[in-house]
Amino acid sequence: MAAYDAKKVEEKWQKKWEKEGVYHAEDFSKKPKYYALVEFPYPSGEGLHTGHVRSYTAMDVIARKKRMEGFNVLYPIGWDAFGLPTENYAIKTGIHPKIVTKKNTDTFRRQLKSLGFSFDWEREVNTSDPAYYRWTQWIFLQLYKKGLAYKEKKPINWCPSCKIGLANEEVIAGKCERCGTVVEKREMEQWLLAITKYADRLLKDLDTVDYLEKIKTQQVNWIGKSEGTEIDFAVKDSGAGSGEKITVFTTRPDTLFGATYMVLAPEHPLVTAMKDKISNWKEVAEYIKKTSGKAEEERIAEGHEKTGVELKGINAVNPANKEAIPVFVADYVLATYGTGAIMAVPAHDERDFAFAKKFNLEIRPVIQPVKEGVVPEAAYVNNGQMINSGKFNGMDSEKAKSEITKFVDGRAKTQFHLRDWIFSRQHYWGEPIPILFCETCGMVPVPEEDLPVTLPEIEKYQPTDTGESPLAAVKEWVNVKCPKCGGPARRETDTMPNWAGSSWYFLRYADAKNDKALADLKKLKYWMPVDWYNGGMEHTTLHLLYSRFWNKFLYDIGSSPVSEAYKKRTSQGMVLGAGGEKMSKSKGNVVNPDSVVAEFGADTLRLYEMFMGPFEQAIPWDEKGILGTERFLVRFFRYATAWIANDGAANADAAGGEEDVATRALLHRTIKKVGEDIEALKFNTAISALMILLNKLEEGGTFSRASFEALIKIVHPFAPHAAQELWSQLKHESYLDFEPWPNYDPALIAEETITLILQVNSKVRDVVKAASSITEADAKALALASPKVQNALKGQTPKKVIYVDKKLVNIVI
Ligand code: ANZ
Ligand code: ZN
Repeated sequence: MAAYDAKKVEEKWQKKWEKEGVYHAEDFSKKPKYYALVEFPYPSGEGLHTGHVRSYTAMDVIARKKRMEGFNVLYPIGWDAFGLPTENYAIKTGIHPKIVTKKNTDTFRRQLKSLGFSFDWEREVNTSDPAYYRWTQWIFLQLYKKGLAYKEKKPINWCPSCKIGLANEEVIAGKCERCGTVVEKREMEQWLLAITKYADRLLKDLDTVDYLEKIKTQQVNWIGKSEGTEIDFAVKDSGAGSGEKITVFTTRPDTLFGATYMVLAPEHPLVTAMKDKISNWKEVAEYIKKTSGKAEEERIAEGHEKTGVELKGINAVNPANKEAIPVFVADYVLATYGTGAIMAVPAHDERDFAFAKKFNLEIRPVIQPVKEGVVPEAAYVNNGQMINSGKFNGMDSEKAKSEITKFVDGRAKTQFHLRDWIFSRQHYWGEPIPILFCETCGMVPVPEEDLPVTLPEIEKYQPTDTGESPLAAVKEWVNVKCPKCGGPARRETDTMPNWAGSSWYFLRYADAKNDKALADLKKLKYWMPVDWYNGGMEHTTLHLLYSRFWNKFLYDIGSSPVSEAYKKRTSQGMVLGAGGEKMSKSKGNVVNPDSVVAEFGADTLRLYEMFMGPFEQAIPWDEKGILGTERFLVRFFRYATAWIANDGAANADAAGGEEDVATRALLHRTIKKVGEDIEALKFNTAISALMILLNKLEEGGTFSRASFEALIKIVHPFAPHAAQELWSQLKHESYLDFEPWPNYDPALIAEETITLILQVNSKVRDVVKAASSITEADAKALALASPKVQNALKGQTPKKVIYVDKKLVNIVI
């Protein structure tokens, strides 16, 4: 009886898999294709973490099962290799990011291979490889040519510590996502991608994909479609009519009669345009200056103290009732949304309410059930019946929306919260943006045949204090000839954000070595779309949206065959440190997969991470848990090798072909459960079903060869090394991945038995087995017939018998 030597077994099979190219996905195979995708890692200096292992094991289980079901599976991996940590490391040590990246990817590759993931290593990609980023730059040029990449002076979010411009989504509660420093505003020329042109399609096409509901909701909310109305308010000053008007965007035109003041964003162009009419201009100008550095997130944060200044000397006319109302500048209104101006309805909008309270402005209810004449204590934000609204009184407020819009010549308008994507970074370690600036021709795209524009070798990676990229200092690289006129030109020195390479990598995997196109369209047609994409929840807003956008654009220009990149998207929960906190170096609670593999083996780590808890939940690391799964694997191996050695009664074939029926039935229920649970990402319950089956097998009984082989097959996706070793010990030459996934016998499933708990006055007295088809009356009769229950009843007649379907009978006396 061989003990289980994980190290030896795992190395043996990993070598064979690699040597024989077992997991190489074949283009154009006659088999149906299945494309399983995980988020490729950023090759950090820390190496692989337990979170990667959870995600990659899950998809490896899926990939292996799909192969067994006859699919030609593509399960690729690569490196999302551009990014700040590597650059920061280069700044500190002077080691070139390329060298750091090479070292880190070597470590990651070794670690991933040690875990037995069935990746097709021939398709490995690296976003920082010029052969790859050539195509990232090519995509940029196509966006540029279609007018979807443009340069604009923008107040951008600026992190004074990282010295980098941040996209809105990289600012969390007013702070830099990376370092936590409070973000400032800075005017800078920036490249933007017009993702807003795709907003409608990015929203609508969510109906065609199978994403977890919470992921869809994130996409919907980030796009933030809002249907409203634009309404014009005339401006009146102390002199004659000024002719100016303020246009607002509102989702509540029904509340127009309750608009008692207006607000312009401090950056609204009308404010400076009306400078001469504003009698307190000095005060206003000061306020504008004071608020200009604030991040948007901070300005609109709930509970943010409302500030503002009235524009003295002017009024606006409410077009519904012709009343003159005051106009303010206040930073709770953003210049970048809607029209940058609002009509304020304090009775029915919370922020307006807070502002009106502070500035003592009229709060006029126009929708019931707010009581007329009573000053409300909070804004009433729901629908109701119109009051204080002239001829609309008594009308339902929902209906009044369109009626009042018509009454004041309002225009229906759709707004999106989604902004264009700020696409330039002032850093070294990213894809150079392939644009030139010529003194005569202006902006000139680098000719496609000159791609890639490679990064020059430099000495200093430090960003400059002016905010310019370190590339700006490399004169030999910056100064070039204009390809159009031959005159002097200079290169764009900004690089792309680290989102760029990951926005299309799933396409590259279809044809990773192509040097004529980002990927061959025929190959893309075969492999795309991705059938199942799993990754972290932290990437289900931006990365998902950006990559869907790029794919849609590439679809429009004929470079991708599908308009949605991913058919299905799921996410795993985080693996936390043992104390339930996030794993981090500073807390000293990081578990290194290497040491777990060295001590327990890859199969145990795989099993443990699948068994640790429901896949979508965050779960703390538990040393006891890993010991438990190790014990399971050792026991499984011991049972199996004993069976193979024909050791005793375990082998039904040797015992005369008779198989223990109950064991057989349990096996078939387990086949069904494991198969269904894998598809539903319920790996933990699949493994517990395997554990229950093993318990039963260890109790004795006989098991035929066919049944035994089926067991090995359903263990295989989770513990591929151990399963393959046993398979070969059964004298099979084949790889389990290409053995058919076992079928279960429905007749055997039907015989399922359940366990009934029998209680008297809620105290457990007995536990009995019954057919799963048992009726309520039979279950109650069964309970009353139990000797243990009778003993507890002591002859008393029950007052009540409670039945919980297929679980429990409680007799109340
Ligand atoms: C009057 C009103 C009355 C509003 C009421 C709401 C409730 P969403 O759904 O996000 O599109 N708004 C418009 N532009 C704004 C800006 N640039 N900065 C800050 N707030 C702005 O929200 C639309 C509502 O947000 C608009 O409808 C406007 O306030 C405000 F009882 O207009 B409402
Ligand atoms: Zn030129």
